[in-house]
Amino acid sequence: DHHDIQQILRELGIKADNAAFSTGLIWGGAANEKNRAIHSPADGKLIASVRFATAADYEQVVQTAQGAFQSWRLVPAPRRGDIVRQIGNKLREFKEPLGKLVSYEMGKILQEGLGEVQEMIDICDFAVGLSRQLHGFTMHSERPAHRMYDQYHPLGVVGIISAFNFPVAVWSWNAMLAAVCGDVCIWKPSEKTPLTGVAVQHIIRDVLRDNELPEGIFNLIIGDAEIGQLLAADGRVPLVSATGSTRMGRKVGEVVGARLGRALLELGGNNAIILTEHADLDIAMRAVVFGAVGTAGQRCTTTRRLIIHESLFEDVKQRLLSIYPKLPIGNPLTEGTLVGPLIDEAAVRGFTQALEAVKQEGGNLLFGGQMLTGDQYPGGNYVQPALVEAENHYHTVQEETFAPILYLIKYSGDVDAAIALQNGVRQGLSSSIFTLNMREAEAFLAQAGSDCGIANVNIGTSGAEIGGAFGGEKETGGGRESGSDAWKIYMRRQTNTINYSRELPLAQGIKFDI
Ligand code: UN1
Repeated sequence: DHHDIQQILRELGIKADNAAFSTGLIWGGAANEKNRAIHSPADGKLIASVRFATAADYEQVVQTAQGAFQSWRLVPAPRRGDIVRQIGNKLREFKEPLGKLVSYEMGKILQEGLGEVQEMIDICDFAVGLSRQLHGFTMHSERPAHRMYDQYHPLGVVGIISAFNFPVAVWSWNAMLAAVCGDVCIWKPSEKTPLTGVAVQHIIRDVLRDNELPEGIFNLIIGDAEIGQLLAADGRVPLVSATGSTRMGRKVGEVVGARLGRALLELGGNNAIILTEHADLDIAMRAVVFGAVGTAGQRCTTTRRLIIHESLFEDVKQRLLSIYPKLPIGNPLTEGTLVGPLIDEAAVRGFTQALEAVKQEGGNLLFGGQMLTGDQYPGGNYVQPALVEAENHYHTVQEETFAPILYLIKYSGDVDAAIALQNGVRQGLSSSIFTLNMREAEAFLAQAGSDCGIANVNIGTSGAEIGGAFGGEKETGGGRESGSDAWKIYMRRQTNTINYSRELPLAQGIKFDI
């Protein structure tokens, strides 16, 4: 039975029973009033309970992390990469049960749960290669017999606050880069999805033990917003990486900024796909539907707006109206399901309220929007993805509602009009254009084109590969994680000038004779 979550937890090496899920001190505290029961959004059943850490537990975790940093930073980077390689191999071994746990605890379909574990494996591979490529530049000094270069050193303790929608992958982007960079991390997973975090911590602990390394290199602390605030305010944590809502990120960013720490923020998106007159609609529809209803609309990269040239509007609308009613909605672990449940009741409320609000503003609900009830939809978190004809300036369209609502927005005129609509929101994460016209594609990618951190051509807004830098502008927070040179924020940079002459010439030709 694929619902036998206890079996999955056992496969992952976690001892648990339904009544109490006792974790070690490092990821949970002593029993206290904040213990939390974790229910699956798929069927509403209790999976386990976790203990929430207190401020005293937090203090102990920080000290453990600081202790581990003293030795970890001295381990040669390629050797650190070797530990990450071993973690990647373990994740390959546990891909199936871990993918199932992601799916069952978070509600995304099994294919996406497995994809999430694959994303972790991919970033491990990337980080292993990176461990031999933490390059700085060398420069030519203006002074004779001088040499200059810059180098990157480990930064210290990195705080990672992750969201429920990617309960493990986004953490791994941060943690694996941090690890090869010589940092140690303290991970606070979403209080909605702590169990995948516990599972991953078990896997990592085994690797560290096998290598006689301290577990404090990778710390897990389960708790609520209070723990996030402690991390944000803590001067011993030079970098705090936070993924989640703009509201949360603003709070974290302000607190980290006030102490002049580094904040790496990956916040809300309001991503659009532009369909121009020159779009290949056959490939575009797959991207649109995956982007809009994949992960039940709960990715930060979810396609929320479809900006359609007026000449295609009816055609696109009809295509969507024939696809949406056939979308298989149901248990995320059942093969063939494409749309699972929302994370919780509050998310369902947010979905329903946004639809009410957009109708008030003049939006036209074309399809969906209802909560699904009945035996195949236990737990109360299933909804019918919605299609709404709307205008870009509507208040509701300007907001990120973390649910499967796709706004169909008509444009007339040339591609610049579409780009203006696409950029006409406060968020700036992901964007895409479908066109076979080179001028339109290049205009979209040029400096006056998309203002987002991610801009794609003939590819949807979601489902980025780990090799690129991931993040966005404006209220998305400006941070870049994952591939490209995103690793640099996890290190402290040092410029070195070395004089091997017998003189002491000053820069800028300054004369200073003593
Ligand atoms: C997120 O939703 O926070 O590009 C991350 C994507 C995934 C990551 C999403 N690779 O959709």
